[in-house]
Amino acid sequence: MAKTALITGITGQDGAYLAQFLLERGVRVAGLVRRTGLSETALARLDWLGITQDVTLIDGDITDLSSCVRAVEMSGPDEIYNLAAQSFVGTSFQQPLLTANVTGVGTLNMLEAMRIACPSARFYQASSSEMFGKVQAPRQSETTPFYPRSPYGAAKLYAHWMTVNYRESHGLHASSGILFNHESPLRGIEFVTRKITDAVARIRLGKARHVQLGNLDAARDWGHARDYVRAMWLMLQQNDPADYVIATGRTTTIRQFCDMAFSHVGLDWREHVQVDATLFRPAEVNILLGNATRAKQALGWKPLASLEQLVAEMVDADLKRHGGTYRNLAVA
Ligand code: NAP
Ligand code: G4F
Repeated sequence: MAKTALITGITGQDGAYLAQFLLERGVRVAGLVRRTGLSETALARLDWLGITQDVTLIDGDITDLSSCVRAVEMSGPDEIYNLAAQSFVGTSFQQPLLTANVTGVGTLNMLEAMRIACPSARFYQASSSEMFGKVQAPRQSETTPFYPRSPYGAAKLYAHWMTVNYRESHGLHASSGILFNHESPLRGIEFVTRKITDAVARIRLGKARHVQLGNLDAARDWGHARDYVRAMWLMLQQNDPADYVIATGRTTTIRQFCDMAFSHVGLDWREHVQVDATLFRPAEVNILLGNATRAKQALGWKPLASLEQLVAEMVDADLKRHGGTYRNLAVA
């Protein structure tokens, strides 16, 4: 019997890649999709991957318990992947209550929906390295204390502990993946990596001259989203639920990322990047560096894409989006 998975946040970066990954393994995929006034672009990522017709879309909003129960009842899932969130840290400072409702309480709605309508399903919670915030250890693992630095981080921490609580108090098979930053050509344009690769493409093609960025000294442990959705699935194939850090174990500053992305098309980033102080955050997460030893040992997971491959794929995809190509003879 083919399994069925329900994905909240199926229209996002991870939701789209996860849906594709599951379909390739013969899993039936249903996704919760909220109504928007931009219905023609809402499915852009699923369209990009060519899988829109292969998934069942159920309308609903994660802040609405009725929507969550209905989605679980309609899909009858073996696996629930809770990826829906207001996921942009910057916005969470301006919309803290919305972020708490969607990213925090929304997770509780999905846990309740599963407990009420399908308690034998397995649950994945999209937790975040943003929960480590002001880091309490040089390399962060499952045992590192949390110290969130944004309303988003605090909302994710609430969702994380509710997932642990439902596992311990209701006996649900609920696992939490503490994922470090992961990127791809499907990354939202507001996130720094995609903002940079999109700018690199436009500058290379003569459509722009500069890009404004905030804190160039911040450092992130960046992996490829395709590798990270594989880890989500692996967690739900285990007999026992648990929490896992997913990371590459390499950290890179925004400045270094700029250098890599601009160099890929033969440009010097220093001629095109301008620092805009208004883009600095009220409280910054200065550095993240993950220790994914547990995932490596228990799940047999490791990242396959290097940061260099990720940067090249993102820049090339943005060049294509903007109607051009560029061959870097230095690396050809
Ligand atoms: P994303 O691209 O921003 O996708 C978020 C998804 O949530 C979208 O499908 C969005 O729908 C949906 N959503 C937002 N509000 C909703 C609501 N009220 N009801 C139903 N759906 C709603 O995020 P992502 O990068 O794929 O990340 C997936 C999850 O992993 C998120 O929970 C994120 O916080 C977490 N995470 C991400 C990273 C990372 O580096 N990418 C790292 C750690 C954790 P619309 O398309 O309608 O906006
Ligand atoms: O790309 P970012 O916006 O990602 P951030 O804040 O690390 O959050 C992402 O990763 C989390 C996992 O740790 C996820 F949970 C979360 O959902 C999201 O996917 O910013 C990265 C860094 C920050 O330090 C920021 O201050 O880049 C710095 N930055 C510098 N200039 C900028 C910019 N960030 C953005 N978005 N835009 C800038 O112009």
